[in-house]
Amino acid sequence: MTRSKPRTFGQAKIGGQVKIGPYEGPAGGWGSMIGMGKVVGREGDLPVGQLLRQNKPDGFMCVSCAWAKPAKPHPAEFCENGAKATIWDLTPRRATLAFFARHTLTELRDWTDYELEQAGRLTEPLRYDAGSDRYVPCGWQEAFDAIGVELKRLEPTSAVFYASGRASLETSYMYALMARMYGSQNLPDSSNMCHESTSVGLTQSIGAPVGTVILDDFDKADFFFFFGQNVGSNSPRMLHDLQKAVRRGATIITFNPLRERGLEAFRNPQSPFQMLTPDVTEISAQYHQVKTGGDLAAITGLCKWLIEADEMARAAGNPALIDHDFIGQYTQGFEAFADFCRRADWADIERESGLSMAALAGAARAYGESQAAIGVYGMGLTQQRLGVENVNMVCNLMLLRGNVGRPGAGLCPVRGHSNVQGQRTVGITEKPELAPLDRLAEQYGFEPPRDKGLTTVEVCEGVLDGTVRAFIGLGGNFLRAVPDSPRVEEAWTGLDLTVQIATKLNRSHLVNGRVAYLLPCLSRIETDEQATGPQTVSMEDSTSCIHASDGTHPPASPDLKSEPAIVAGIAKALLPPNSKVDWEAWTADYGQVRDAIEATYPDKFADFNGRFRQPGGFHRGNPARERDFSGMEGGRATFIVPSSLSAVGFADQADLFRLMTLRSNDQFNTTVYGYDDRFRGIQGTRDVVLINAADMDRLSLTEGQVVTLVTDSSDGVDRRKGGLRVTAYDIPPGCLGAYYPECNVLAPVAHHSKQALTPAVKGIPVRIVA
Ligand SMILES: Nc1nc2c(c(=O)[nH]1)N[C@H]1C(S)=C(S)[C@@H](COP(=O)(O)OP(=O)(O)OC[C@H]3O[C@@H](n4cnc5c(=O)[nH]c(N)nc54)[C@H](O)[C@@H]3O)O[C@H]1N2
Ligand SMILES: Nc1nc2c(c(=O)[nH]1)N[C@H]1C(S)=C(S)[C@@H](COP(=O)(O)OP(=O)(O)OC[C@H]3O[C@@H](n4cnc5c(=O)[nH]c(N)nc54)[C@H](O)[C@@H]3O)O[C@H]1N2
Ligand SMILES: [Mo]
Repeated sequence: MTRSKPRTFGQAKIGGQVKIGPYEGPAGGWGSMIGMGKVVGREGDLPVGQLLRQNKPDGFMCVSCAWAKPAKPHPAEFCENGAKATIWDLTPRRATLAFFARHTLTELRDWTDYELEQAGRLTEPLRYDAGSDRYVPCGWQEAFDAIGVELKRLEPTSAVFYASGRASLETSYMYALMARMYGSQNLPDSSNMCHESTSVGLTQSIGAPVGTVILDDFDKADFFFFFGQNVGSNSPRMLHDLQKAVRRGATIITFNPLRERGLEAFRNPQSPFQMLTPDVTEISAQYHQVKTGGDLAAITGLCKWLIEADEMARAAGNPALIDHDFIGQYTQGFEAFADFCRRADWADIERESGLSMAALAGAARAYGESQAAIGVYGMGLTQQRLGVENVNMVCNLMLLRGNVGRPGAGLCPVRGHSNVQGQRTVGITEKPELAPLDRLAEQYGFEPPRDKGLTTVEVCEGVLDGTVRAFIGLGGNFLRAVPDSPRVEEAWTGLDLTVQIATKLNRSHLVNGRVAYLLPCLSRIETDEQATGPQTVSMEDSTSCIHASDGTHPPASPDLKSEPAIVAGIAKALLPPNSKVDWEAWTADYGQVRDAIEATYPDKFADFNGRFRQPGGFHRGNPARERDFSGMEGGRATFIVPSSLSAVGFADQADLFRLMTLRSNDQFNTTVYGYDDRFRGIQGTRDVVLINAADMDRLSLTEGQVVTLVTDSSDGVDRRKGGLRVTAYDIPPGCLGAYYPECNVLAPVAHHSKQALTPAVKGIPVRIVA
């Protein structure tokens, strides 16, 4: 078979020359304009009208990250990466029937992630034809009926209903209800690979699975900790809030193995003054390059210093450094935690964190002087073997000074997908205790499954051992996003049914079960016209605020269906008629779905239809925010003692490295916009491994040398990734950085958080083979 892929899509062409060197500019600024311009150049016109509607109360909610949307937005309330995401969705390119007639799936499996999405928007429903190894056209009803027939043949507990985090609250509610009415609790979500450590850890510590702050707190805080979150690339709009805070005199202290540009300096592209002058805002007052997996040690050091300094201060008759009133009134477990900190040895803390006692004391002292602090964190903490304990530790640090449940203070896990938090809120969860099953039973007159469903990691295990038989994907790129991706792929072809609901072609659409459908849906930015007129959807941001979102762009193809219509189509074919669920009426009028959501969750969604257009969104409430810990065991927020000072979960050995898999500034998860990671000074390639210069010397490696990484595991599986260019980088000794999803081959499914089952892709044990 000849490879007929369009050459212009080749990596060399789009990336241009490979250039690696330090990036001197700030985040934002002209670089962000140029970065956006490159994507515009490839995708056609700049959709200015749509960009101006982005994140506005009467516009649409950005399809990129989940950061909060202000009630009074800036005229251009979008960032470089949000703009890229919009431009990416509105591309003029189309993956038409002619495209699928030209290419077999075997051939397409040779394409890169970038090349696949460059085929453009999917245009009509497709069925996989194994004989010709191609996708062929099929009608919508034919697809729904066939999916219904296949699912009805299976044990419901062997079918998986995955969601990626982008689909609306309305779609997600319908999807979860469909799965449960069919009899499956297997409702994993990308969240299982992301902030599941947060859902578990925050619940243990403060009794709420989500962050406690809202945007208003960002205006009131005078101190921020930043642990393992790359704001400049992954939630750039937050930089505006941070810039305002710094200008007000707030202190930001960052813990990150890499000196991420957005956490160092920012030039606001929306400020004509900053764009035209050398003026740049310095973001972090202190920057601590903690070892990968070293946060438990670092935070232990911070707490130890505070607890001991507090004892000395009080003994000398000086003001306390920790909030004893708060601790006494609202928390439990403090004494055991304080003991643990007192007993912790500075030598161990320094070794495990890679930071000096003096550096940690400096950070603790600054924190001790603050009035209201926010603890911000991301994947650097959650995607670790001890990810849950990392989250517990940030809570301990905040609880020490009463920084939960008062203005300007709280926990701020930065969520990923634009509605990932909301999907969990309306029932996409494999944990039966998190879904209001009794209420659903009563509302819809059926007996929901009560057993625990499968998480993402358990789905991988189930695919590998043959117990999972069917997979429905509401968005996402499961096969690329999961650990051990090649092994899971190989087993995937043994499934009875695979269904992917998607906007653009990706790897997960090229590896199929016996029966397979690819169902193209509208993007959130597009007009969603139904029987009662154009429809509005809604989503929940990182701060639990719920927003309306209206698409107005013409659909990419007349044959697309909306996500609610697709879910309803499958549900009608799959489920026996039920007088209490009118899927057709719901599809015709999403307001009725919102009424149903309100009926299921009367506290969180009271007057949903009346409130969801409120500028800035409406807050669905969070007991920890009100210092209400009555739902917790013991009725108090809880200090939790960590089990180790290292989060990676493996012993240090000579030449065994801690690999963190990273996102570039030019991707959204598995969607690769281009090959430039501007802020890290890497251009034209993603095939790099970032390494400390001393480690390079020790191993006699030279800059640009091509090496293979091999995972250290005892299960007998050979996991390796070759073709990586050695790149000297400012990274702590013993740590390596390389890109996700290319390196997912190196991550064993079994290497995950023990408590949350989040894959530990920030601390993979690897060796370098020259
Ligand atoms: N443009 C864009 N936006 C995105 C995404 C995207 O891919 N592109 N993805 C979205 C999604 S789903 C998510 S979950 C978020 C992800 O956003 P982030 O939470 O920022 O996730 P990562 O990019 O994986 O990077 C995590 C950061 O953790 C640091 N790190 C790694 N290991 C450690 C450690 O042990 N300790 C500490 N303290 N730091 C560590 C890394 O250096 C890096 O800066 O962004 C969302 N927004
Ligand atoms: N090694 C490693 N692995 C990781 C991570 C890591 O840091 N390192 N991060 C993990 C994290 S945090 C996450 S969240 C997961 C991400 O995992 P996923 O959410 O499964 O993957 P995405 O790349 O976000 O999915 C992109 C695809 O979604 C589809 N899509 C886009 N928009 C829409 C839409 O509006 N509707 C529908 N139906 N489909 C749409 C498109 O077809 C696109 O190709 O990956 C995880 N995997
Ligand atoms: Mo994520």
